[in-house]
Amino acid sequence: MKEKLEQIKAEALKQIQNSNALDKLNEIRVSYLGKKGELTAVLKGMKDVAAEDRPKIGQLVNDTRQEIEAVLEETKAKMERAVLEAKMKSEAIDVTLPAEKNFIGHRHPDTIVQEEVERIFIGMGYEVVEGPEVETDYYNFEALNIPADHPAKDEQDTFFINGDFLLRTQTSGTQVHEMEKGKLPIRMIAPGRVFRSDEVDATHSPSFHQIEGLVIDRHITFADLKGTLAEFARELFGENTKVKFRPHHFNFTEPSAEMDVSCFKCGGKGCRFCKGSGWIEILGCGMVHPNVLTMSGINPLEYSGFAFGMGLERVTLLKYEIDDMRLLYENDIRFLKQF
Ligand code: 2U9
Repeated sequence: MKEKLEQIKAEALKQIQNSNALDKLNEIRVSYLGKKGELTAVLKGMKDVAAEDRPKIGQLVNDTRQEIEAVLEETKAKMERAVLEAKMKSEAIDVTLPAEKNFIGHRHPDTIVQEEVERIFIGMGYEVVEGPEVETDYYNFEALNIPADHPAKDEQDTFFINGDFLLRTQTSGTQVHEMEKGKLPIRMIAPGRVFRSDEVDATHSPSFHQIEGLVIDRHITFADLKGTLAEFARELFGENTKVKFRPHHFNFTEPSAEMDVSCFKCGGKGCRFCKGSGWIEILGCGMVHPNVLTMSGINPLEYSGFAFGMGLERVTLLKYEIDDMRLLYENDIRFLKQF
């Protein structure tokens, strides 16, 4: 019996020594010490051993069991340590390597131009006011004297959300909200994102930005409009910039005009940039329509005002001589870094 136990032990230790994985160790444990294992079989055979020999043999079986268990434990601990060490080695961080640089990007040319326009108007005493991008039909159209059958309200141009709600096609609603507050005078600009159902090309995008402005006070005339916008143009495009106004039509202003600036590339002589005319169209403007004032609770006999609006991307493209609007939406850092 003793030899049998020695043989089992020797065989078990050999298998343990040759094992190279934790799973394998477990298999060995089961095959020797488990319920159907070899040592357990020896214990079960004790009934055939003479009664006086049983304690001795029992002791021998236990000693063998303990020895095998001890070697199993020790080998298991060694394997676990080796696995951990390999993991630590593979995940080691070399703290002497230079750190990755923080990437901080660049201000977008639209942002640069918007902030410049805001700076100019803040300098003239204007407030910068933001409004909601989702508006109701009333704030986007009706309050601006745009009737229900106007083509601009067509599905082709406006993204309707549901029922009364839509994505604003102009920032004018922001001024209407301000007029409704009933605090006069008003001197404000409303920059922000607007939406129109347009196909993307070099000069169009379904989402772009506008900067609109509104002044309402007693005795405001077209002369105030001209003086203010001429000063704005000089600050934005240089002190020699000239302006001219061409009659136009908007529902929300009467009279209405478009303002051109003298070409800042050729000084007005005519070049490729201004298509030979010497002038570049920059914004629309006019005296606020009396209907618009009345609808927002302002008496047009007591107050008058002027308003203007420009497309931010258009100004950015002109100012930086960029020939395709899509470049402004790609956000390629190599492009943005140039401004
Ligand atoms: C109120 C009253 C009047 C805002 C104005 C324009 C003229 C204009 C266009 C320029 C290019 C829109 O981005 S664009 O397509 N805008 O020409 N906008 S007057 O007039 C207002 C606004 C609010 C209460």
